[in-house]
Amino acid sequence: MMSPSHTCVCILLAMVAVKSCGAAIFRIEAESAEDNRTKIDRSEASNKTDVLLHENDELSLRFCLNGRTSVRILNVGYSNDGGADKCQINNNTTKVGEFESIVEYGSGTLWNIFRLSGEIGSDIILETGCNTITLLVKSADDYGIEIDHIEVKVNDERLTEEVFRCNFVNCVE
Ligand SMILES: [Ca+2]
Ligand SMILES: [Ca+2]
Repeated sequence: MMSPSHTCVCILLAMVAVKSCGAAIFRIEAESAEDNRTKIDRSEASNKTDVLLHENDELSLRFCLNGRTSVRILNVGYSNDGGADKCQINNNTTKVGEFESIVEYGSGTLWNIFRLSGEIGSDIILETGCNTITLLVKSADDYGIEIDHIEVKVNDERLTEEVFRCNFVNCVE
């Protein structure tokens, strides 16, 4: 039998665990960006579309938050066939982190095989309302890289898909 004080500690620990799990994961499709970039149909891409980027190209991805919240970039989904491409994620002018595409040569057959970057940087604190993160291709080979989506973890379990997609606000600057 557990003593009452032990039971109390257990309940407290359970509550802490639930609270720290209170995050929501969202996917932003690269092709939803308003930047005028080359969209490509790929059957294995999420939403069956991705965006072709070359060196110095930038993709701005917008989303909305209910309140000041920490956000983490969980993954960038991309494909590459050829030389390495180095991409940097920025929050305004601040660098969050970067990743490099794998180097593999398949004479064009690898563009429909999608890879995940893994986590990029650490938590960033973002403000209520409209937010924009950008993906900048810092260096690339001549063929570039195709970006499919970005997956983010928002530390707000009540955040709905509609709010995240800015359906209720006008974000025009
Ligand atoms: Ca490349
Ligand atoms: Ca996509």
